Amino acid sequence: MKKSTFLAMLTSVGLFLLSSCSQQEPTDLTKTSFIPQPATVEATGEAFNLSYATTIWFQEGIEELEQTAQYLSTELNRISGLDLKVQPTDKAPAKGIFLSASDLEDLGEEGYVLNIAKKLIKIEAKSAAGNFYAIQTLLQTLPVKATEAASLKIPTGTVRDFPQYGFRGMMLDVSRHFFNVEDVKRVIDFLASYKMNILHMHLSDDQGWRIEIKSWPKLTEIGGSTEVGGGEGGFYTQEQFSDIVKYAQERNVTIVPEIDMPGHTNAALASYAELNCDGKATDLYTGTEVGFSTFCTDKDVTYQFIDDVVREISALTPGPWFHIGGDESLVTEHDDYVYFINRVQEIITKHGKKVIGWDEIANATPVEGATVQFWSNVKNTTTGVNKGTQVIMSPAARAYLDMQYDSTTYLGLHWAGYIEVDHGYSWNPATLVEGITKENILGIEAPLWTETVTNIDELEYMVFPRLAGYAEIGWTAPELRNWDEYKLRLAAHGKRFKNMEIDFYRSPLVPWAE
Ligand code: TNX
Repeated sequence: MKKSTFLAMLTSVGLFLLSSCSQQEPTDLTKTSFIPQPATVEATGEAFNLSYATTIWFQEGIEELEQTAQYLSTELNRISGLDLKVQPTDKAPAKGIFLSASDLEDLGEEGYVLNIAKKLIKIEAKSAAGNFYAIQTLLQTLPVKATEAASLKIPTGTVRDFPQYGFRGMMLDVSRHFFNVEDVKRVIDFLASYKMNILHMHLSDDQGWRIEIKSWPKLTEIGGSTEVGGGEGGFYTQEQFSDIVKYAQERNVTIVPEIDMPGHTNAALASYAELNCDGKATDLYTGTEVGFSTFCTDKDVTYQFIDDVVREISALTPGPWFHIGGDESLVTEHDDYVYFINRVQEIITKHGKKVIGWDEIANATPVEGATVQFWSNVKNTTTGVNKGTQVIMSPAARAYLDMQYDSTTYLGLHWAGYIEVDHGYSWNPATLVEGITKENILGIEAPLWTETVTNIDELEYMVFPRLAGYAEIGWTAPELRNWDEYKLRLAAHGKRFKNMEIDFYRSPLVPWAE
């Protein structure tokens, strides 16, 4: 081949590459794989150019918006290395990114309008939360990590959006295996990026007590010293726990603390002899059986103890809820159970919190404002509804993150069945159980029990990609959801998972774009 021919070929290949690059310039907002799918997306066919000159403006005088603007700046810096300025303003700017508060009645507390024009990206929402969700939508138009300038173009158009349910959560069991502050923060980041707003922390169980209680120090000294399998366990000091709460708050995530009782209490019973009916401390437990332990329901010290625990934890958690567990108390007599739950509910109310409990608590007398968390027993749950409670939908057979994907999954359990990604996605909380309708439902939560999950990589494998589906169930209207279309958007998120170094399950049902 002659050199000139070779050069000509190179040039044309180069030109071809250039033109195909510019063709790939993202100008159709409707082509973005959003999860959760927004209520409406309209495209206007141009691109906003994110550059070092872009300023992030927030409406002057709204402190929460300043925090949200700072969050956006940090995220854009992480993605692109751009260090964008954050500035207050009292009137809409002509260019840049503008966060603002306005009364969008029809979009509810958490809704937003995200308008992307060539020169200005404008966010309007009633609350800082709405602004935060608009930012999550905006961030999904960009790669997790930008490698080329072309990827800093954002397609123009308008997204109007709001959630179906106000409670969109995940539960993390830190008792069976302990997860440290850094792990929990990573989970909070996952939740925030999919517009979820609740992290329920299962802080005590037979195998471990995980939060420092200053008035009962042996809970963590003894009760926090091990975990399933006999590992070293661990616990959060109150300072560490407050740090988690603050990190969550900055990402619009409310921590719901759970102290499971009267069953699932061996770690406490091993720490303090007086909590046992026979006055003898039990041995620490590192197995995975459930249902063998109970607090002594007719001793006063039991309620003094609970009062102290609830007081200390309530002072650390600004959210409205306290979860009292109440599940699988198989060795507590029925009447004792009812008496106990009723008394504990009074303690929770006294400390200014609203009660949540697993569906069994419906058999007691739920207090005003109580919520039952449906996990397996329909009768308990409808009993709760008939007694005036709200419901959190966590059906084990659909929403348990510790259930195996299929019979080959190397972690997890399958007592409630296998949950492949499509099965976890394809259900509607408002129609799943006869007698429970949308008005009864506070929201949805996907629990991760950790009998078999020992570290953050294993956690990621069970949580991803299913978490994205639970986020969409909680956010997106059922008529906008169907598996065949969802799996394509999920496939596109595979690249995001990879870039975030999430150890996710590559379900064969999803056409992952590698
Ligand atoms: C049932 S769900 C439990 C937990 C276990 C879980 C394992 C619930 C309220 N109780 O104690 O960890 O199954 O999937």
